[in-house]
Amino acid sequence: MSDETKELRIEKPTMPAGGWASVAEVSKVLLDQRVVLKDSALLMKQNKPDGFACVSCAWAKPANPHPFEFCESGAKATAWETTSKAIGADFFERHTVTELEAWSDHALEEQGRLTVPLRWDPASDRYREVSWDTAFAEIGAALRGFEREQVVFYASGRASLETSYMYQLLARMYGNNNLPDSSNMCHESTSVALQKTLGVGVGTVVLQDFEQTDCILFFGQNVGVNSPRMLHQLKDARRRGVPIVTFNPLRERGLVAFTNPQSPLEMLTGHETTISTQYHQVRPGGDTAAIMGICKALLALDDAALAGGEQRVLDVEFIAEHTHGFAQFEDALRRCEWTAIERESGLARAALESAAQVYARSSAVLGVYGMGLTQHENGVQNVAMLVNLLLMRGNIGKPGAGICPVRGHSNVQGQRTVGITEKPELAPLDKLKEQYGFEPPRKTGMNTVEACEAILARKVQAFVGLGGNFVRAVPETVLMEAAWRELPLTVQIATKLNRNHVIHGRQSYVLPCLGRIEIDRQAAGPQDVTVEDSTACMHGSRGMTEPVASTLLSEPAIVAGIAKATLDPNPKVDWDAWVADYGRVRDAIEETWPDVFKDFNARMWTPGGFRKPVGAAHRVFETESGRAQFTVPEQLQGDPAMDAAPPELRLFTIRSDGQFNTTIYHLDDRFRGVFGSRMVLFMAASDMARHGLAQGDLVALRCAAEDGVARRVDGLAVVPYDLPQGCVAGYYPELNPLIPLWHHAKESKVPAAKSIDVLLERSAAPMG
Ligand SMILES: Nc1nc2c(c(=O)[nH]1)N[C@H]1C(S)=C(S)[C@@H](COP(=O)(O)OP(=O)(O)OC[C@H]3O[C@@H](n4cnc5c(=O)[nH]c(N)nc54)[C@H](O)[C@@H]3O)O[C@H]1N2
Ligand SMILES: Nc1nc2c(c(=O)[nH]1)N[C@H]1C(S)=C(S)[C@@H](COP(=O)(O)OP(=O)(O)OC[C@H]3O[C@@H](n4cnc5c(=O)[nH]c(N)nc54)[C@H](O)[C@@H]3O)O[C@H]1N2
Ligand SMILES: [Mo]
Repeated sequence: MSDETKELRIEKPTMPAGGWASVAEVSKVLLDQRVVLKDSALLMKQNKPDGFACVSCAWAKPANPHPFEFCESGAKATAWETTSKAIGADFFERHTVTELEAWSDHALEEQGRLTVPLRWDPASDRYREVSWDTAFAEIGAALRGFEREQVVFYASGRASLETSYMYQLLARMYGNNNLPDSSNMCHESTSVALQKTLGVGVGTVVLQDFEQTDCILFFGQNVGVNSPRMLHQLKDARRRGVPIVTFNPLRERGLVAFTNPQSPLEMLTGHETTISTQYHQVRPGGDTAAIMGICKALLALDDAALAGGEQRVLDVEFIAEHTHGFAQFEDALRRCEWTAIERESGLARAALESAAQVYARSSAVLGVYGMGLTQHENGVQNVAMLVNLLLMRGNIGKPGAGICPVRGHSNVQGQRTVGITEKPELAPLDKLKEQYGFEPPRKTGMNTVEACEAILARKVQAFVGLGGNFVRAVPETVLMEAAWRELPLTVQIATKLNRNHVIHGRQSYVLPCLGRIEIDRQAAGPQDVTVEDSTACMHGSRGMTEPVASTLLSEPAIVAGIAKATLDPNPKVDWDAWVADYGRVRDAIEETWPDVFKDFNARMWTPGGFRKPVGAAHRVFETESGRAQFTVPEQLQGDPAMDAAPPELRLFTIRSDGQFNTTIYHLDDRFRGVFGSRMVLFMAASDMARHGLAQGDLVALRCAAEDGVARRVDGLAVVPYDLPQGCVAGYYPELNPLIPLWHHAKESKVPAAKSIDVLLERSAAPMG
């Protein structure tokens, strides 16, 4: 595949994150970057209580929104979905699938929206239009012939609660719990760690906590690009003098400073708010060690307070009343050596002590984090360590305090809430049995890594994808693509053409669906849907634009179409009635989870959303001990299977401001000053000197793991960057061929995309 590059330009990043002052400003930025917004007035409806939920990130949507409750990333996502560019059957007549395989991710999606159902024709190697009825009938016939446990139902985190509920029911009535989702590559480390330590798989924080906090600890999340609306909360907190202590190996623009988008004056005068008051460039994978250091320093402060007869630094009452396992944790802290902490975290003791001092002075503290914690071998432990730190001073379950995982896809958390999970113990199987009169499968299904393993072992017969770009998002690209071509059946429900459509199974369908921003007309009239945000609040979302083509079906209609063609009729499931009126799907959801979704149809338009019960937010801990759990890390190393011993470098993969996951809007990364190419390698100046490299030199990376699999990416241009020595960074998904499938988080199996040991080699490929 050609990884698209224009002429690479490297410039000093000048734009402060958040530099958008108006709809016009955003439209201009989008235009500069060749993303065209058809209807800019649409942005005024984005994330508003009576509008539509943005299809970009899952950040909370306030009850009293800002006039512009959107950001540049969200505007790009809206423009990308509502584009008038579209491709029909004639496009596929002009291009064989083999030809399309050579196109870049950007080029494939840039063609515009898919408009007609497609079936791959082996004789001509082309996707050809097929009627919806034929597509459903053929898919149903094939699925009926397969081993029930050899079919995978993947979900990317964008589909609504209504669609997701129908989809999990389809999988379970078909006969398996093979419901991996994008969360398996993302915040599954969160779900596992928080369930174990706090008794709930989601964060404990709501927007109001940002108004009441007096300290924010910020780990491994690139807010300026991936959840920019949160900059509002961070900026307001900074104005109140709240310290923000950041841990990130790379100096991210949006974490350094912010310009208020609501204030044209600030924009003009370039007045910036400093976001991070301390910025610790932790070694990738070094967060467990760093947090151990802070906890150890905190313990020392508490020892001193005790000796001096001063107020304790630890919240001893909270620890005694609400937690379990502190004695063992304290013991581990006392035994842990500073030399080991400094080595593994890459941070000086003094730096960690200064973070501890800020923390100790604050009475309500938030712990915010993203993929920098979860995508490591010890991703679960990283999250559990942050819980330890918060518990030490009672920072769970009180106003202004708590843990805040920043979720990825706009409904990824919600999909889990309505039953998309491979873990049968997390799904209300008995309730489903009672409600629909069938015997739900009890065997644990496959998560993403296990689905990949089964595909590599040729033990999967069909893969159905509700959105996403699975083969591009997962690790081990070379082996996965080869195995993918041997899948007997692949079905992709999608809005835009992507790599997973051109790398396809022996029988392959691409089914185009409406996007969330489009008006969804069904028998009972235009339909609304619901999503859950990062703070566990449910929101209604109303389609606003005319569909790009009249041939599209909605996601619920497609799921129902497959279900009806595949499953034996069941008088208790009226798929057609659900498609006619999504309110009836919400009634069904409410019947399955009466506590979470009480009065669902009435409450879905509550400004700010209605929240699902989160016990830990009120200090009710549904853990084994009935208390919040301190945990002792098994080791300080973030990634024991990879040691990054020189000459190896530790690579972590990141997103640019020109992408949403595998969707590449443009090749520029404004905030990091890189233009025209994504085939770059960010490197510390000292490492460049050590390797005799100058800016723009081409290198290749090879994965250092010696397991008989060749993993290599060529043609990366070196870009000097403010990074700790010994580590390098580059873009996802271009660097996914370097990640071994077995390199994933223990317990959660999230691929360890933030810690890959690599060797630098001369590049074979000249830059195109
Ligand atoms: N515009 C836009 N928005 C998005 C997305 C997108 O692609 N584009 N993707 C969505 C999705 S699905 C998700 S999951 C989120 C992802 O949002 P983030 O969680 O921000 O994910 P990343 O960009 O992968 O990188 C996270 C940050 O972790 C840092 N980091 C890397 N390794 C370490 C480490 O070991 N420790 C620490 N402390 N930091 C580290 C990196 O430098 C980077 O700043 O964003 C969502 N929102
Ligand atoms: N190396 C590395 N790998 C990673 C990561 C990383 O940080 N580093 N991050 C991981 C993470 S956090 C995630 S979440 C995964 C993402 O993995 P996925 O969720 O599988 O991938 P996306 O790129 O979000 O999917 C994009 C496609 O979704 C389709 N789509 C868009 N909107 C809709 C819609 O409304 N309905 C339907 N049906 N389809 C739609 C479009 O066809 C588009 O091409 O990647 C993971 N992979
Ligand atoms: Mo994600």
